[in-house]
Amino acid sequence: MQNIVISGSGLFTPTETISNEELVASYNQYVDLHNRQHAIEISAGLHQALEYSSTEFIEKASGIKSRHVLYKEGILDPTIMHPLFEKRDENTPPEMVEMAVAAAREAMAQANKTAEDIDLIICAASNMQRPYPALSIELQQILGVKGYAFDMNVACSSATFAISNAANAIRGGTAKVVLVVNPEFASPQVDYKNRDSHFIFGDVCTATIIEAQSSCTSEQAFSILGMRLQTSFSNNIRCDIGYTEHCFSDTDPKVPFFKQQGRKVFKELLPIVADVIQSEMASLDISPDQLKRLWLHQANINMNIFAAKKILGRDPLPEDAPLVLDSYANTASAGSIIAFHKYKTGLRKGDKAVLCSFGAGYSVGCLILEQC
Ligand code: CO8
Repeated sequence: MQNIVISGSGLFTPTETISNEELVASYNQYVDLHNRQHAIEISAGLHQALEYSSTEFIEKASGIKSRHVLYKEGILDPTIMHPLFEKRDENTPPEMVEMAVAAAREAMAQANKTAEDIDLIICAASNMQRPYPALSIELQQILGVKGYAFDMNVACSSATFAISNAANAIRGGTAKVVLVVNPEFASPQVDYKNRDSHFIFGDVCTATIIEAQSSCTSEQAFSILGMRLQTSFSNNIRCDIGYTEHCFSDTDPKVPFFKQQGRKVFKELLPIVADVIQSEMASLDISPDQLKRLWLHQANINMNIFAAKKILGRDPLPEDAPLVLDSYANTASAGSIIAFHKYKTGLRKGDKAVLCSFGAGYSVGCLILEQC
């Protein structure tokens, strides 16, 4: 079987940031406004008063301290509480494509590849700004890539599932060099009026180049030794908006927000994650002490420490399972790729590592990698 490698990675980080302190101050202003507006109903027991959010809770429960966003304006205004930005016309690439161009260029430079070398682009993310034409095809045109492109969505596991699709396309002979991009423009889907989830997400884009080892000229590449993908249906992480929504005369109109039962997700998903990683390690006869790094999905610090401890069989050191959550927050499918991109140095030839995503679906995508 052909040996497939990840030969480059790229990252686009929006310049604007929102700290927990800023976010909580704005949320608490919103709470004051809301509770004042509904004071009479609240005192009559007819309306639930909202409670303050807290920076201490957010950092302790999630590990998040700050997040990057494409458009900060509007998010912190207690009378708006969503990003404010102009709808772009047909001749202007949408934000997701723009982010993907920047991340793609860095990944291509790292992999020593030009647009002429690439023959497949996969845009894999939790949301697409439009259903069609595929965002990946617009990116293809901007980069000047021939061949074909498609979009795909497996929520937080979009990147690992796309890398596995890329490897299969190369092995199957339908592509030679694949560009995978993960533009996660999450902030428009965040309900900044919801105390349980207003702190969770940030915007970012990652990119990777996948190719056969025989064509790789990159200074650093990782061979994909094994891939294991698993899904198991759950309603605990959902978004309920779809293209049929306008057809329903629903008295409780659906809103396009992310919602989850965080504690249930934590409890139900972790055993699946551990089982997927350990099963793939066993099938490749890799022992925990051979693993030099875990690039894990970035949703929750406690979840990552728990997963790393289970996989390694000991308390993980910070460098065993690097975290980017503190400054990026949860960036859906891009999280594990940011960790990979920022913390892939310091490994030696033959060192083994795990790249693993987990999230809505449920979905788990695990790649066992070896530094070439
Ligand atoms: N401030 C203060 N207190 C709060 C706040 C807040 N902001 N929020 C909740 N609390 C309170 C609650 O009311 C509760 O109070 P009480 O005990 O009195 O009832 C208490 O704090 C504890 O609440 P929780 O049980 O909800 O808190 P947890 O400790 O479980 O932490 C987390 C919440 C951080 C959400 C945690 O459960 C978690 O991270 N779970 C894992 C979730 C996860 O991994 N999800 C994956 C989602 S990502 C994904 O799949 C991508 C989907 C597509 C992305 C779309 C882009 C937008």
